[in-house]
Formats: sequence, C-alpha cells, structure tokens
Amino acid sequence: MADHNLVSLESHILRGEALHPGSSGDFTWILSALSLAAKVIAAKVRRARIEDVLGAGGATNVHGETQQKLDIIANEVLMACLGDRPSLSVVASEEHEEPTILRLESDGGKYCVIFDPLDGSSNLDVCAGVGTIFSILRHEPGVLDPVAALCQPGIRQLAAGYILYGSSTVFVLTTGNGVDLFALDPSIGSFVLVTPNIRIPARGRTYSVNEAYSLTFPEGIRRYLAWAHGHGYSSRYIGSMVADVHRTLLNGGVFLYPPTAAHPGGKLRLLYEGNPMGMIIEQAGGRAVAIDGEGRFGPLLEVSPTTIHQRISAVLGSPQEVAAVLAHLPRVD
Ligand code: FBP
Repeated sequence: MADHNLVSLESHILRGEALHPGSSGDFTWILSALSLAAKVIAAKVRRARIEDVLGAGGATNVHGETQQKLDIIANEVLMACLGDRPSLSVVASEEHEEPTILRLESDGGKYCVIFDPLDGSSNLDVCAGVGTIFSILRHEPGVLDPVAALCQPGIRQLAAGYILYGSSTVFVLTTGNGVDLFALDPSIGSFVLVTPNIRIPARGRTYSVNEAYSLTFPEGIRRYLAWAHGHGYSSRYIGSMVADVHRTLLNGGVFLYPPTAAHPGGKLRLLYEGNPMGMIIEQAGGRAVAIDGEGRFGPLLEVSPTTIHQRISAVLGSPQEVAAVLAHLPRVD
C-alpha cells in the first residue's frame, strides 16, 4: 500500500501522458484544474453547515430547479478553475442554459468540458453524498457551433469522471484505459491513488431505483423488479446518482433511472450524467444502456445528442445485472 500512496492524481496523469509521445500537456492541465476545483468544493461542502452555505440560493436554474447555494458556489469554482486553461474552447454546465465559449478552436481551443457541478445537491442538507460529474471531449476541427462541439456520442469522450464528497472525498477517473480511484488525503491536500484499475463485480444482488415511481415505469421494468423481489435482491437508493453509481461500481449491482410519468424521456442528463457515468462503468467492465418509454434499449454511449441538456433513461451496472434487467425488456432489432 505505501507505494500506492506515493502516487498523486497529477503524477498518475503525467505518467499516462508520457505514454503519448508528442502530447502537449494540455490535457493534463485540464485535469489538474478539475482536481483543484474538487479540493475547493470539498472544503466548502465540509464546512457547509458552519459557513451557512446550506439551503436554497434563492434562484432557480435553467431547468426551473431550485438552486442550492452550493450549486452556485461549485459552479463558480469550476468555471474559474477551467476558465484559464489555454487549450479549452468550450465549457458547459448544468447550471447554464448556454455553453461558455472561452476561445475558438482555431485559436488553440482543442478540448471541451461539460459538467454537473453538484449532482444530488438536494441531499446536501442531510449530509448525504453529493458529487461533481465531468466529461471531456475533443473540439472537432472546423466545428464553429459550441453546442455541436459538445453534442458528441459518449463513445467519443476522451475522459470522464466524478468526485464524490462523502465520508471521504474520492476522485474516480477514466481516460479510456480503465478506471482509477483516488482519495483526498487532507493531511497533504492531495488526491492519492488508492485503487488502480477498478473492475466492477460481474454480479451484485442490489438494485438502485426510486421505486416510489414504479407504477409509471415501463412494464418491462416492473417485471424486472417483481423478478428481483422474488430472487433475494436488496434495494439501495440514496437519490444522488454519484453516490448510487459509486456504490454500484465498487459492490456490483445495477442503477436504473427508467422513464416515469413525470419524466417520460428520463430524468438524467445525457451529456453530464449519463455519458460520463456510462464511460466509467463500461471502462470498469460493466454495461450502460439507454431505454425509452416503451422499454426498448440500446447502448447508452452510442446515443447521438442533439441538445446539451437533453435527458435520458439509463440502466448502468454489473454486466450480469444489466442483462437481468434487459431480459425483461422488449429488444430493438
Ligand atoms: P439533478 O441533476 O437535479 O441533481 O438531479 C439528478 C439527480 O439528483 C440524480 O443525482 C439522482 O439520481 C436523481 O436526480 C434523483 O431523482 P429522484 O429524486 O427523482 O429519485
């Protein structure tokens, strides 16, 4: 273990960069901005009740959702940390209707970042796990429209990850070569590598879904839940995707947010929840599928986005548990 603790997030990324002769370091520079922002947000979350930054901030975001004070703070921290990275062209956030253009692709803007600054923030007041989710894409040459630059299928992500502000602060990252878990060591103020190359268990008899909505789920999902009830499954649901997917990644199982009456097209956001979490799960050996109102399904990371805040219904988790869900759904041929 001592050897692992000597590897910081930054040194791990630099090692990875050395494997790509000719790489400019710009990508590493972006990841270091996310690491810095995560430390600042972690400190704010830890002191939330002391500094009285809990509760609503008095405004609603572009989706009409009540913004928590920490949603606004986390968003500002991320925009500030990413804002001075010279290779970033476009940055987009759940809290902003439109993307922010930092510079043109022709002026050296090679990458785009889209993020959910504080996922599950409605859980803050009760000290449950919340998190930051991010996705990094290449800005395709010649694409002038910032929305088009961001609207790429999940398989085109260069990197994805999340930071979970829970009992400890962890940073989970993939750059397309497996998934690594770093923990923030407050004594040195650094994210250190604790679990390299995480593999999701093939099975895990735990499903994670808001069953309160089950009467409005597609029939196939209701059939799956009845089957799971009859096969000794347990249910775990925190109501914060970062926390629920993190548990699923480590312990196995399946996380679902199916279509509901309130969200017939799904509640999760494709570009800054579905795609990054889907890449993490698939890079760890799991499976991620999108499902529609009829319960039909297909690969989540192959969905072609059309808008940056579009919603999706998804099933993510252990390969055998996702297969168990899909076995109850009609197939799209
Ligand atoms: P936000 O984007 O508004 O944070 O909503 C996302 C989320 O909080 C997820 O983290 C979570 O999985 C889901 O919504 C919980 O939704 P519900 O309360 O309907 O179960």
